[in-house]
Amino acid sequence: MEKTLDIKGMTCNHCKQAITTALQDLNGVNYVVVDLKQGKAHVNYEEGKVTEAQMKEAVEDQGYDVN
Ligand SMILES: [Cu+2]
Repeated sequence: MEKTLDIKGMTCNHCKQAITTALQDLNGVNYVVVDLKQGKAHVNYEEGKVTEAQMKEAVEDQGYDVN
């Protein structure tokens, strides 16, 4: 499964790295591609193992807003 999150507040590569790591650390997430310019995170994950709410929370825990 593939999901794109709209993330607000990313400004630099540190933000990009923090979000990538936070999402990749979730059980069930296969890989993450963060687009800093577009403010998006593309998440490839296994359905049933991880929810969108968990992804949102992981990003919010880093201090960013998710739409
Ligand atoms: Cu930053």
